[in-house]
Amino acid sequence: MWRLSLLVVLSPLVSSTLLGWVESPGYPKGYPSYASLNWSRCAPKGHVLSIQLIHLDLEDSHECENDAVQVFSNGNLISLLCGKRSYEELQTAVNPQLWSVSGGCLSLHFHSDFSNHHRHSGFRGFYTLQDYDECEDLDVRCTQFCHNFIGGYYCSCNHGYHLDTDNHTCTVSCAEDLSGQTEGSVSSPSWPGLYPENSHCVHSLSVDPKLQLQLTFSKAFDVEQSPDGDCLDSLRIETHSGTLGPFCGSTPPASPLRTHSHQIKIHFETDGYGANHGFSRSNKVCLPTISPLSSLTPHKAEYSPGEKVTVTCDTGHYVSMPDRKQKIGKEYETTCQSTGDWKPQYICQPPDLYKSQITFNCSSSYYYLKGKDTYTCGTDGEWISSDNDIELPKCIAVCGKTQKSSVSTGKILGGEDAELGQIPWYLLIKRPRRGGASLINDRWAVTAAHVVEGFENSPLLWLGSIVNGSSNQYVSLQSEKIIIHPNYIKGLAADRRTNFDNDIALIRFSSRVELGPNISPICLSENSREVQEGNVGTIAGFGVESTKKRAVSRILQHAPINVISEQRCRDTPRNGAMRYTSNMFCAGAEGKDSCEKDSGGPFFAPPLGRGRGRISSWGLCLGARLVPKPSTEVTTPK
Ligand SMILES: *[C@@H]1O[C@H](CO)[C@@H](O)[C@H](O)[C@H]1NC(C)=O
Ligand SMILES: *[C@@H]1O[C@H](CO)[C@@H](O)[C@H](O)[C@H]1NC(C)=O
Ligand SMILES: *[C@@H]1O[C@H](CO)[C@@H](O)[C@H](O)[C@H]1NC(C)=O
Ligand SMILES: *[C@@H]1O[C@H](CO)[C@@H](O)[C@H](O)[C@H]1NC(C)=O
Ligand SMILES: [Ca+2]
Ligand SMILES: [Ca+2]
Ligand SMILES: [Ca+2]
Repeated sequence: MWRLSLLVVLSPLVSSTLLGWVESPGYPKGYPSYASLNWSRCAPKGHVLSIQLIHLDLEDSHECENDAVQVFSNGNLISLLCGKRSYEELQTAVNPQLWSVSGGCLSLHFHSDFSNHHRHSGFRGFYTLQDYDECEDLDVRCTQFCHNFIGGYYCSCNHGYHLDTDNHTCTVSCAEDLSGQTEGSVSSPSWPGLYPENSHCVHSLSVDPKLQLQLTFSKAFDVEQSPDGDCLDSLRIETHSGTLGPFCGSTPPASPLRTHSHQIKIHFETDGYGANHGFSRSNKVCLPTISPLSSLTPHKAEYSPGEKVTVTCDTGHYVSMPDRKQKIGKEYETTCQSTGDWKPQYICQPPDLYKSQITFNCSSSYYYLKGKDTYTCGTDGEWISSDNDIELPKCIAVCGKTQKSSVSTGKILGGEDAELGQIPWYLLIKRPRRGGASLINDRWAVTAAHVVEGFENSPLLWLGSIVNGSSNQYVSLQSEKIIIHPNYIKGLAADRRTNFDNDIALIRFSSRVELGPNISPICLSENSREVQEGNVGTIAGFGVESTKKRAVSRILQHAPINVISEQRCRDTPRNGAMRYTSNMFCAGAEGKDSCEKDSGGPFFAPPLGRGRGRISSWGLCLGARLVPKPSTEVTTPK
């Protein structure tokens, strides 16, 4: 019957070898009193010995004091048996313990005392020798692969690793001597991927002994650290005077790290666990100039190798591969390389605008759009108007626009006070000579040449939006350049000048005037019909108030005056000395005139409201007055 059982026991232990049997004296008839048996065997190296009991029937006693089987492994008691056990009980509870250690010895000691109440058959078992499967042993640690064979085992490693000197640990050696190179790249193995376990890396760096090495680490830093802050893997820097570190965690050593040494060794050691990215010495930084017309997240002044940013193209632009015309969305991610370059690097391009339309409009009601307002994108990427014009429209200052349009109709002699906004183009100059000028667009004004003669290249202060000459509430305009008519004869004494031919000058301001209700340009005449005899215009200025004695007016005055014929003008006695030329026209009225210190101010028609203007050149109080004719072309240089 036991033979059958034996087969069941042996079948899974293919590599075991049955060496022999051990049984109690007198088995199976019964063991005598005072019986004793000492049995001992040792396993060769890499093997284990086991005893498989198939029968046990001894006298039972408390703690097996009377009769007993004791089994020892290398002298240590591993089993104490007495009483009767069934075969199944032996298989499941007893035999699994009766093993030697690898290469160790098993001994069995049986003894009986002086008596037995009943006959007991004793015990029987066999012992076998089999290979010890070290790969199943938790104490044997091959870090990667374990291979068992009869009598031993060996460890092996993945590609790229090799067995360390302990024959169990798979390790990566990364040693590099970068002496004399300050730019050499130093990083954990496989950077920026995961570094291998059990790495022992040593990078040697050295520079000229007069220098010290200074290390900058990438912001991306990931060296395994325990929750307590201990370095499980570590980066250490060995200098001639000591060791810096260990460094670990997710924050790189404060960079730049001054080593105070010209010769260092960077040690990187890792344990057998974890998945971390490691470190990299950064030689270069990447700048936030990746793709024009984009923004970066996060935005920084500089980035370390390994850092990633998201590039988002500006509104209306799309990521475009440089070689292909394919658009790949609004944003992309790129990584700072150790070379200081970004990879990948794309450009942001505007979308295909073909056939799209734009509409122009001027931002303020003081301008009007000159040209078409709608343009369409053509095949060449040019904007084309419905008239096939490619020149884009311009915003032109609206001229002759006044807020207050009350017209001087009274029969008063002399001038009337102007209200703010009534003559918004009027500009006053107080120094070096008092006079007037007229704004003709948002950058230029026109005045009489003799007002500004000698100060063409001086920055002069012109006051706009002013009707009260004593008030300090005005808009300042500073002239940048003054261009006097080239045919104006300069240098004549002002008080004795009789030749006012071409007495006109253009003023360019240093910046554009912000147009508004109280400051906006006058329109220039396009024909001479407005200066035909009998037409009424308006003159304005701070000159002498005609009604009073010769005193300068504090308030801007305006008065309607008539254009008079050239002949009547010449006949006016006081004008005798003046040279009247074809560039001029003559206007005046009894008691109303543009007077001294009014020079440069406008004559405009119709009297007030939307009006075209001429420039007052000079005039005589209570007399006729000459101003340039429209044939004197006023054009603004570009
Ligand atoms: C077995 O060993 C024990 C003690 O080690 C000894 O007392 C006994 O006499 C031995 N028996 C035999 C049969 O050698
Ligand atoms: C590792 O194996 C080699 C050759 O098999 C042996 O010479 C060496 O002693 C072993 N080292 C250890 C630490 O077991
Ligand atoms: C253009 O601008 C003017 C003044 O700013 C405004 O009154 C007008 O409605 C605008 N037109 C369009 C088409 O936007
Ligand atoms: C002109 O301005 C001055 C100074 O601000 C002020 O004293 C004077 O009353 C003003 N004149 C008029 C007519 O508003
Ligand atoms: Ca007994
Ligand atoms: Ca083995
Ligand atoms: Ca680790």
